[in-house]
Amino acid sequence: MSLDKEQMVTLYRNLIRSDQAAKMMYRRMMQGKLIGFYHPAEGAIAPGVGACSFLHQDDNLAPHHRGHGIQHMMSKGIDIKTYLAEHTGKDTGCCKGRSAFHFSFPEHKVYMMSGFIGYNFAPVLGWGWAAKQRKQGQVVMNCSGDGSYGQGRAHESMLMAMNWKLPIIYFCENNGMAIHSSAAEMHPTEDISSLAQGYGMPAVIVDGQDVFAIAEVVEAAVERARADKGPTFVEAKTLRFAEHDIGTPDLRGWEERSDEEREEMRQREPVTLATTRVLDEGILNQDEIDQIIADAETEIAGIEKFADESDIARPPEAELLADVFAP
Ligand SMILES: Cc1ncc(C[n+]2csc(CCOP(=O)(O)OP(=O)(O)O)c2C)c(N)n1
Repeated sequence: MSLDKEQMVTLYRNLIRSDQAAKMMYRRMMQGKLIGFYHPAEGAIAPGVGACSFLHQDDNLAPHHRGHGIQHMMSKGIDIKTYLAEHTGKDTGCCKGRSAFHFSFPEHKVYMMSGFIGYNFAPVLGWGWAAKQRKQGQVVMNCSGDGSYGQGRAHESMLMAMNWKLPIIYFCENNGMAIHSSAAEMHPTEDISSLAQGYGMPAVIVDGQDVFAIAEVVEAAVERARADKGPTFVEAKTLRFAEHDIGTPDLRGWEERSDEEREEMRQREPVTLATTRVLDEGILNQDEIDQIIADAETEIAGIEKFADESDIARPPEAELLADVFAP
């Protein structure tokens, strides 16, 4: 499916917004202003933007933990003020400042980001089943890394989704690594999407640094799912520029690479690639790009102001168990 000019501008805008949001999160983590962990998304924001920019509000989304899903959620149209407040331990956070990055946005059909890799594979089946029964063309965007496909539940999920022809997109953001282990050591085949063949599921591989290419293949998969034709596996081959999470020794990230590898990665940086394309094809001119960047800066400043001006969450003792469902 080819994209029209308006769609390309939307993708470019979401890429810039997400890039700035990812940089803001990194900066705040280094300043000691975030609670919990942070898994930087530098260089790897295109998959989330391409997968989520054209989702409908009533489509379910399981965001990937890379970048804590900020690129997925911003692209789906979620106002991330309360997301940052949550990461900052403030009482205006989407989960009252109690979750760090294990957040939910039920009104946007994002239900919890778990610390358990592969948690998503079971709930997406339920969401997919419900969507199929409703017959309103809803889809489920299931985003996760290559590492999560080592989980047994990934296979049970794909099997059931194919048997029941559920409207799920298995969107794998393959950066070739899971903390310090390379995908080559963890998987017998080079392409994670080859797993889909065992379940008769259509699969497509796309350049995960090219936001436009990703959106094109995702649109085809989403259209198939909305037409009740069943799930598709999309594998976006992406990169991990930095360490797994801030503070973890950088054994397989940026520091370990040769100068040549680093230069090659810089050239595959998604904003650089997208900017070259929109300028070359006359989709946007430099003034319009500068305006998109300025708008994103204003948006991010507003998000930070909201989090900074909110009160620290200090629930009274009597309320501590109020949101615990299995005490
Ligand atoms: C069940 C489980 N096992 C192990 C971990 C520790 N862990 C956290 S992130 C991660 C790697 C995930 O790799 P991948 O899914 O490829 O995503 P990436 O971080 O590379 O973007 C692991 C093993 C965990 N959180 N949950």
